[in-house]
Amino acid sequence: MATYIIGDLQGCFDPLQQLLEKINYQPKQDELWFVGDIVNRGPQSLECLRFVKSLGERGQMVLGNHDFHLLAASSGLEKYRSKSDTLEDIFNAPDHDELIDWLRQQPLMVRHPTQPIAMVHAGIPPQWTVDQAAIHANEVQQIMRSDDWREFITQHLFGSKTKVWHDALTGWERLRYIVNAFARMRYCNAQGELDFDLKGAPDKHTHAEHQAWFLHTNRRNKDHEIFFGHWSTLGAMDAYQVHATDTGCLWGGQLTAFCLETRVRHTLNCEQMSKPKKSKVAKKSL
Ligand SMILES: [Mn+2]
Repeated sequence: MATYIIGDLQGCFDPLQQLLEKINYQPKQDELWFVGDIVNRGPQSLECLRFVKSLGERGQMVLGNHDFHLLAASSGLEKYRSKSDTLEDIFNAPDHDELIDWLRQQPLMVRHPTQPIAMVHAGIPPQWTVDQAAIHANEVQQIMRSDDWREFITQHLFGSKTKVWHDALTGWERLRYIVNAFARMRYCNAQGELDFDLKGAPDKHTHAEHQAWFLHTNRRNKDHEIFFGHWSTLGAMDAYQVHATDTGCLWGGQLTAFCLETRVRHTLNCEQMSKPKKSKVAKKSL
């Protein structure tokens, strides 16, 4: 039995199938864990979504910013649609409602049952232990599993307003910070104040207050290995007790499957499915 942690798919279904063939994936024995952003920008988002759902107990995923974007766009509100989206197949699918209903119930963090290992989409802010992170992830999961989920997604989630964490933060603001941290963060300060303007690789910001989240020396979640995606310009990185798995399949880089048992990074070279954007994303896009 093997457990593979797979980097951001973003609708790249054929490369996923090729990678699974390459690693001799055994569907009845192996587990696949996805770091999120399983949809959007690539050509086969519907196939990716159906595949991950079909894994049942042999699959795990965490929600990424593009997955949240799909959940918002599925409401039909025009402001949540973006020109660079490739989500039409999902909107038109006969199993659309079932897929969305399943997706919204996925967690923000997955922990290994016996080892100090956690998986998130973007990161865990430095001020939280993994136990605290689990509590906060669960707060969002509760709302996403309730009847209020669409109100949260379409009226309260998007935007960069809530950048600072306080334990006393309440209501939608609290939930918005939690999603922003797990699904969107790259840089923050030591107290977890998020900075959404910085996007490049961290070596350019060595002395700044806002560091890559995993570089803060007092980070309280260093006792776990944390797997994450979201940051394709980092590339493959195994350092600082974290493992970066978004190796830019969508952009003509690689798709990564990190085997937890053997510690081997398996990769597939990918054809470019989407051109890097020069222009801005939609206003309401995460
Ligand atoms: Mn992402």
